[in-house]
Amino acid sequence: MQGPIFHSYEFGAREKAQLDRDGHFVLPGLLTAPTRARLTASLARVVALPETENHRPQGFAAEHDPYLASLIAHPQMLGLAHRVLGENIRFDHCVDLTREAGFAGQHWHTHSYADDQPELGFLRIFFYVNGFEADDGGLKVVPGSHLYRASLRNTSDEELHAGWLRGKTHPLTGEPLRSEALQTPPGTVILMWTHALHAVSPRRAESATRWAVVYAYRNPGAPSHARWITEGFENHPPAGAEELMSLF
Ligand SMILES: O=C(O)CCC(=O)C(=O)O
Ligand SMILES: [Fe+2]
Repeated sequence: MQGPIFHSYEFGAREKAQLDRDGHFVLPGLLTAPTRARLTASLARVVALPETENHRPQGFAAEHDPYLASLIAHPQMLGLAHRVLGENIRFDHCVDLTREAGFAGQHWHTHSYADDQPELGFLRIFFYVNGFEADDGGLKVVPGSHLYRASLRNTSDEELHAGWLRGKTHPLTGEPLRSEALQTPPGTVILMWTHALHAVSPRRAESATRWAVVYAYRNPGAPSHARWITEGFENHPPAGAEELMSLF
């Protein structure tokens, strides 16, 4: 029996509609204090593991830490993933997103999956263990951008505003698409459709480390390029995750 990782929260039809309209949904302070403490310890361990040329432990974070692995099929995690994706889901990946002071930031991008099959969803579940201020290692979003299921990579602010974003409107509301810098308290969980445009602002030199991790789930039915799990992990999944590991 695993203890709770989330405080109680509301995620019904209204919240799902908001996720579908905006492309992301913020659950402020959802992680319990003991969960935040355990995540911080696990992430600190994983980030200290040496990288080699062909292997980045941080990219397979759950494979290198039993606690992180145990959350893949945690009943509350699966409950949340099922509410968004429905019954038929697979685990895709778990990546360490720890950002240290001085982190340079990450340009605008999307993650593609089944780009021409909108009925196949791919959900990112971000855990921002100690939260973030806007413009300090913070997540930036363009609400509505996911509806284009576009593929963008490594695009600067200037390029985005002069290029892809220019003149684009929200397909449902007709409003001009705009970028937005989020701000979240510790323990915040953010749900995001993988086709949503997002970026990360630089972490200030005087700020503490931002502890964060992402768990990704999807409806099976298409190849997944971000499925960063090794064969060994796929063949020996954590308890409860047996049915979640296969590609299809
Ligand atoms: O570090 C972040 O907050 C976001 C990382 C990211 O772009 C991702 O995991 O898709
Ligand atoms: Fe991303």
